[in-house]
Amino acid sequence: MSADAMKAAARARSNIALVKYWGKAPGKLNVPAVGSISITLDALWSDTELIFDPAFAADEFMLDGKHRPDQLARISACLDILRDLAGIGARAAVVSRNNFPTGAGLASSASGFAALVSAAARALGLELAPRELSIVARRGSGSAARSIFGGFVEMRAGSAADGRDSYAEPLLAAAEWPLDVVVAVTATGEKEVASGSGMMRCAQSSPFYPAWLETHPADMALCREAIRSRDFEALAEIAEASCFKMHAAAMATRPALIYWNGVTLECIGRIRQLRKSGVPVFFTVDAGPQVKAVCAPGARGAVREALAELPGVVRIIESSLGPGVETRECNS
Ligand code: 2P0
Repeated sequence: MSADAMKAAARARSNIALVKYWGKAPGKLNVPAVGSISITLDALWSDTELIFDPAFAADEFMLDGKHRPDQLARISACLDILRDLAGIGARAAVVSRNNFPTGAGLASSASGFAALVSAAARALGLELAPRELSIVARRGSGSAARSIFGGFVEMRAGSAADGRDSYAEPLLAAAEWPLDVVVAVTATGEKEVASGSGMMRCAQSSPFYPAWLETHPADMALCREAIRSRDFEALAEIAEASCFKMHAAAMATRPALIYWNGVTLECIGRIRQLRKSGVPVFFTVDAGPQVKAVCAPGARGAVREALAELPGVVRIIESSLGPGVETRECNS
């Protein structure tokens, strides 16, 4: 390693959307077609260490101990934005680790790109405001813009041609409305259709995509209000409705995008039954078969037990709400 190498590390948490991001605006800036509202999870994180070194010939990326050249284009594109800002051309070696399954609908690209840009900005000595980091993280992955922040977070789609108003911002800190999340993992492989290409196909061929776009702003308003007033029942209603609507649009894509398996539906049924019987819990599902049950902290044990006993649930992951990205010096 050269004497003038620049190093830093970051930990960013995964997040799950309560009102979903699904669809992209035209252009190459990865601007979402719709806003979204998410919660950041404490227990699911990406740890990323990064070194810029003038002696490196090219960027390199290792994830969970394996070289991942397939991810390099998106990673280098994010690093290039920061290198330009810093006026530095050095290539980087990036080593990242997820403490949860990658590419399986648990938002590993969200935590991954949020950690990447935060570690890179720190290594380069750039003092970027969180909103600026959010804009750069968005270029890597739309949902990563949200993982810069903790607690309840809103992503604004924005309308500027340069994407400068397409960023996330915090709505409520984790401690202001503590909720827990119980994830029922129903399959551990990487998904067949990445969400980015899934949403593009959906926009091109799903007859329900225009309805998704048209009804989305009202969902955002309802969700914002439910969070502002800490109204669990209203949050449950709007989160489940947004999830069903996104998956309905996806399923009507040609060829169909079916991210669920049979166990996914079993979990959904069980969670709806629990809520009917008075347990404060609701579900959401992203572009993968895992089911995320969001509940009041006092209900966590009952929710875990109900989901763990369902045949086909291979693992339960539990989390409370977590903070935004954290960076540190890196000595390795
Ligand atoms: C979300 N998803 O709001 C939605 C719900 C998946 C389903 O954000 O193409 O990996 O990298 O911008 O961020 C996943 O999309 O997509 C996602 P890209 P990303 O959480």
